[in-house]
Amino acid sequence: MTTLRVLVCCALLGISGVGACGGNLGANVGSLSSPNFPGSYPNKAKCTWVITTDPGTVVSLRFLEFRTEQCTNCGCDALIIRDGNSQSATLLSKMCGDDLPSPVIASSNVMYLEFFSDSSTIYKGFKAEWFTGRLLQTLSSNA
Ligand SMILES: [Ca+2]
Repeated sequence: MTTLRVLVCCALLGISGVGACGGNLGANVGSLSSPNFPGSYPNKAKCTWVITTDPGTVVSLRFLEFRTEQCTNCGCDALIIRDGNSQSATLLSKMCGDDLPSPVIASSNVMYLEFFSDSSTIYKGFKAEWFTGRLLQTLSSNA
């Protein structure tokens, strides 16, 4: 029951925008970060975001800061990025540790992100900004 209450809590926070843990992001440009950033994210965090930009564009995400606990296969705390609108979409990247990740570009105008942390050891987390990458996509397909 406790788990259920936490999920309900976070879903409501995401919808209202307060707490900035997950949600549906519908702009062509914006930024997102882990909970409490630039403070440390909490233990047992779980946030999901879906970024949707204009049809015909692709979502491009670049990282400004990144720092999480690092474990084998990023099994402790990590950010997962998928090429679509759900957790079943194709995996683009699973990242953890303290290296600033390379930009991630979706194949369409929808990108799914999930951030999670385990029950101990917290860090600053991440901040990233997204924009529409139609120009980049055009250039790379002509190359
Ligand atoms: Ca942790």
